[in-house]
Amino acid sequence: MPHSVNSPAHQTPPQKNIIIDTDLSFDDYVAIVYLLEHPDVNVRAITVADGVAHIQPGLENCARLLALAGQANVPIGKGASLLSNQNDFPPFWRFLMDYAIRILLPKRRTPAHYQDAPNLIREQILASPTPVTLVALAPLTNLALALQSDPTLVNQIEAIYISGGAFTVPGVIHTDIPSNPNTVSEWNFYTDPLAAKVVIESGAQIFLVPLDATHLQGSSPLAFSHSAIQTLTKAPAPSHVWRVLTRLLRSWQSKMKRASVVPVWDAAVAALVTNPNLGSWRELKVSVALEPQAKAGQTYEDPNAPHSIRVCFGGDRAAFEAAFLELAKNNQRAN
Ligand SMILES: [Ca+2]
Repeated sequence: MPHSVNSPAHQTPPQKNIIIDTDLSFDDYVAIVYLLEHPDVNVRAITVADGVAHIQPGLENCARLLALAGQANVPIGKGASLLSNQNDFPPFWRFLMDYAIRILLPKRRTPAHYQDAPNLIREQILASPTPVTLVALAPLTNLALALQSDPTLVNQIEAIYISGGAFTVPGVIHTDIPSNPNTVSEWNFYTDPLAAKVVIESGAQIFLVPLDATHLQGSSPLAFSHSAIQTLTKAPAPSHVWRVLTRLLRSWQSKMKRASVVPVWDAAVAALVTNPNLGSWRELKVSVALEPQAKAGQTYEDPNAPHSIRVCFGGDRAAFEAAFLELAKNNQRAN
């Protein structure tokens, strides 16, 4: 893994061992590239969840991305079927994320067989020399199954960062699909509410990053200003995968011209993993609603919940943008 050439060795923090669970939507790619390129992070494995991209095309896309990043040795896990199995991301999004981004990723020889994701998570947690940080950017099925298979795993987990939930801002399901009556939930938790509940109640140290911290309605969302995307995409790319990141951001920005800032949900989670101080956190006891459908996946404060978790309600947008800009600059110097 690259280290910043400007940091004296004694100031280099130990690398965080992480496992990423992803559903390969466009913001997942931005998050994954950020984490793969970050000098403070060692990605031990990536597991593919049944989310925006379907599992099989998601596996292929993930293998191609890792090969382009020069990290084809990172093991990839094949996700399990949703525990709740009644809600789904919109089919058109799924088709787009199965195949649209793949054109940016050169074809490579990809594994014929993938290990089962919950098993891979468990193995990698147990094999890691230091407690692992899990980065959950998708419905929480794989994490829930791993934790259920061995409840003692939480003792070897440093933290779980989760992209999901909504507290003080409206949900997005009804907004994205007007015929759906659910006005309170976020997609990852709506798609597999049971899995979300299992992970939130696991007793692991949870850092939950809901729509309050990442979406337009939040009071200080960790999103990109239009000018930050301009700066990021005009700078010479430090690597092939960084070019993928900037192309995705440019394309997304063109669709979000009218928005005051450009949301990049899972990318905010990635930046918080490397620097939790970017966010404003509150410690809360939280539950996840399983039913009725109009509330499935809703997150709410619940004094009877078994454990407190940390919830991010916004953060320092300039520092968030600077985290991406600094990474691009430092990697250029290092290469
Ligand atoms: Ca995602």
